[in-house]
Amino acid sequence: MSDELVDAIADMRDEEAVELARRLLDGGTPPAEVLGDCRTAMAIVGKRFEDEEYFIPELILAGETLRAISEIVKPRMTGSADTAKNGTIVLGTVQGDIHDIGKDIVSFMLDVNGFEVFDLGVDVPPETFVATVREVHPEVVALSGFLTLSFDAMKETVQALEQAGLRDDVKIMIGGGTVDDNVREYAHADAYGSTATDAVNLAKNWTGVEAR
Ligand code: B12
Repeated sequence: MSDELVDAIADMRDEEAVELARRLLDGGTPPAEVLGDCRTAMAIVGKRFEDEEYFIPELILAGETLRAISEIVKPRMTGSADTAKNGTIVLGTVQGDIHDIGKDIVSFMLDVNGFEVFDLGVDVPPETFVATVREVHPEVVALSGFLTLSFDAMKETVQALEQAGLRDDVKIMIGGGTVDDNVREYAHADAYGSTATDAVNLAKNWTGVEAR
């Protein structure tokens, strides 16, 4: 772990943070480790926000810093993509939630691992998930959410798929923020994951591609 990078992000030294991340990557630090540092820093930012030491502008700046770093990290992440697509995945941040940095990393990782990803963006209503599943027949639906409120939206999305008669046609994974097995149970999803790598491994298992 690089304390320097964690501190630079958490202390809002945005330009320095991006430069440090670039230097670490150029020096051979694995991309996943750099993302791990970002996650540690974001937990600190989140705590400072809870403690009212930081406010919305800091959340926004931290979000922008992270996005800038993930743009440098992405091209250095390699996957096992082959030309044939491994399967189709419909992904989105659930209704009421606009956090998309984690979702975008999941989208990218699924893509480089050979999945066709229909990324519906943020604040996606259940009906949009239902319509897209009807249209593209994915094997997997992936729901992202960072707010406690999103747990209800995840549940409603799963229910909407059930009501549309599509639930048995797809596997549903959820993730983001504090999502855990209790949330999975609450939302009636098939699995949850804490990282983009979990998302890739779940998708591989469900589509019969050997998980690494
Ligand atoms: C940046 C940020 C923002 C930015 C988001 C920018 C953006 N474009 O995404 C902005 C400023 C917009 C924002 C707004 C708000 N935020 Co905010 N935000 C954050 C912060 C600091 C970081 C989130 C983040 O991007 N993390 C980085 C990524 C990379 O995280 P990650 O978890 O490692 O991602 C991995 C996994 O989640 C997983 N994953 C993600 N999706 C999926 C899906 C599947 C299927 C799987 C398997 C895995 C998976 O893979 C990712 C990659 O490995 C968090 C604090 C925190 N600790 O997370 C608060 C936090 C999430 N926000 C919070 C709050 C309260 C808000 C606001 C309500 C604030 C307000 N009063 O307006 C609004 C809500 C707006 C809305 N309607 O959504 C709270 C949520 C509290 C709660 N329990 O509900 C947090 C926890 C801060 C806090 N501690 O209070 N926020």
